[in-house]
Amino acid sequence: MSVKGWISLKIRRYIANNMQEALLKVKMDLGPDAVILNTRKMKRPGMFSFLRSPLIEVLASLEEEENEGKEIVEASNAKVEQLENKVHNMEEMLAKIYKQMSERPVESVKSTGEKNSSDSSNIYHVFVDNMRQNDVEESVISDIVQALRQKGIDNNSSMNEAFSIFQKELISRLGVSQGIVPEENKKPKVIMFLGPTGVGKTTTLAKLAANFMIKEKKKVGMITADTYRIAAVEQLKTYSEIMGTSITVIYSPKEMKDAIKKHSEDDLILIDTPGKSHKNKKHFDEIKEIVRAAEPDETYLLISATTKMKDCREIIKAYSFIDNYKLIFTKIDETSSLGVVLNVKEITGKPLSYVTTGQSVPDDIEMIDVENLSKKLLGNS
Ligand SMILES: Nc1nc2c(ncn2[C@@H]2O[C@H](COP(=O)(O)OP(=O)(O)OP(=O)(O)O)[C@@H](O)[C@H]2O)c(=O)[nH]1
Ligand SMILES: [Mg+2]
Repeated sequence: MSVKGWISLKIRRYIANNMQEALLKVKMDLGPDAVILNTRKMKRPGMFSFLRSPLIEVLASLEEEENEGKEIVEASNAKVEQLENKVHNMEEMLAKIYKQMSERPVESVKSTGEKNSSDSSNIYHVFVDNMRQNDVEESVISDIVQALRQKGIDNNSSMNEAFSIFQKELISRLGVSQGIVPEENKKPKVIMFLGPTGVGKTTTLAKLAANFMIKEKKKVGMITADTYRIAAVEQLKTYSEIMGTSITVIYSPKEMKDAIKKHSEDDLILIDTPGKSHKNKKHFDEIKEIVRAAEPDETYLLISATTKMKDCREIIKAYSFIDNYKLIFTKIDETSSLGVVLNVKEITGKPLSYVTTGQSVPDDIEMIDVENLSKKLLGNS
């Protein structure tokens, strides 16, 4: 039982490349009320560390009510549990693959070398099963199998060869990931984030803004067209205050062009859009108007990895008015099947870009690693 009103002190340690990055990490994690207790320089690990500037260690604290503290302890316990589950799943996956491999010996080489589906079906079986476990759609699986029967695997293939042929096929289908690339001769680059309500647009935008600022030292401006909820403007304003970026709030698509001009000195302008249901035509028309007004250089469509394929199809259809967009998959931490990434890629043919892996700003985002993803799709994690 926790007693409301009791104060507890949360103390955390942060390590960063420089003071600016360290303070940003503190504020992102503990919020603007965090108090810095101590800072010190730390030698970097490694042989030639003396050639590089030292790391900065910051000790920061936050006072909070007892029950909030409890929530944080609970949240970190949940994270540990999640990690333990992941490790457990990986161990199971390895054991299962090993078992499958030893139980299904590939048939000995036939003198004809003929491609015979029943001879090689045992090899297909393992990988098909694992793709199914990952909720890859049946139509996609049969497409892949057909392609491989024609050009790849036959009864001469060993399990290892079969795996690498399957993986090559998946990698080629997933394509090369493309993220945001600031360009010196194209300043500012206008980037817009679209997607269903609550998918993670604002959070993802903040993660990217912080990463470009910290890691690439870019000037990042933000525009929000989400004025339907006071909380939405506050959410982005808070991030922008912490990061020290400039933000412009627009109340109608007509203000978009001027807002973009205001940020002409920035390297990147990231535009947040309101969450509007694609099922409500009137509301969705407003999104179209915002896109038309901004004429972004790049558009990113966010889809939660937890979305049912039927809904994914509707979302993709609704956003088909945009010619070129790239795909971001959010909340990948909330699902154990990654098939949605391949399924949506197959339907849209659009480039993959980022996955988001949790709620933490700015850490929980990464470029989609197609090699790693293809391995996971062929395993059964
Ligand atoms: N687990 C998990 N939660 C996430 C992730 N990304 C965002 N969230 C959470 O999802 C919720 C909604 O995030 P927002 O960024 O506000 O989503 P949005 O698309 O801007 O929402 P609207 O503006 O209302 O359409 C928040 O609680 C986020 O912390 C993620 O990768 N994993
Ligand atoms: Mg939002």
